[in-house]
Amino acid sequence: MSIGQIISIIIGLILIGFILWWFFAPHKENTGEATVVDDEQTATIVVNGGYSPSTVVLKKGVPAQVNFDLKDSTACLSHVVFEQLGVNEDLTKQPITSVNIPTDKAGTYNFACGMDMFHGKVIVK
Ligand SMILES: [Cu+2]
Repeated sequence: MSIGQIISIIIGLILIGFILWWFFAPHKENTGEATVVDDEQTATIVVNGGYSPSTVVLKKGVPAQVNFDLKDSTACLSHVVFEQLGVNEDLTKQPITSVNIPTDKAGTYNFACGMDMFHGKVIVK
């Protein structure tokens, strides 16, 4: 085997390892809380290569809005989908997109990018 072939194999293995890590490694979850002002709560999620925080905790019984602040220009994250709520918002239309979350009962609402690649959740408790 020539040195060139050995180098190609090593580079190939590094790439495969990186791809596996990117898709399957447990990325750390960060949790955010809502700010309550005048009996309304809002939480902001920054959308930039994923969701930060990816989990937001809301208080039950207080009207809630989750604001998505889009800082990413990839098509992947341009939409946010709350399947359980029938919400599919285009985040590119305005700098910050607000989604109303029902808080009348405790529960978890999952959201994802338009291609179901990045995930997050809103927990009402
Ligand atoms: Cu996507």
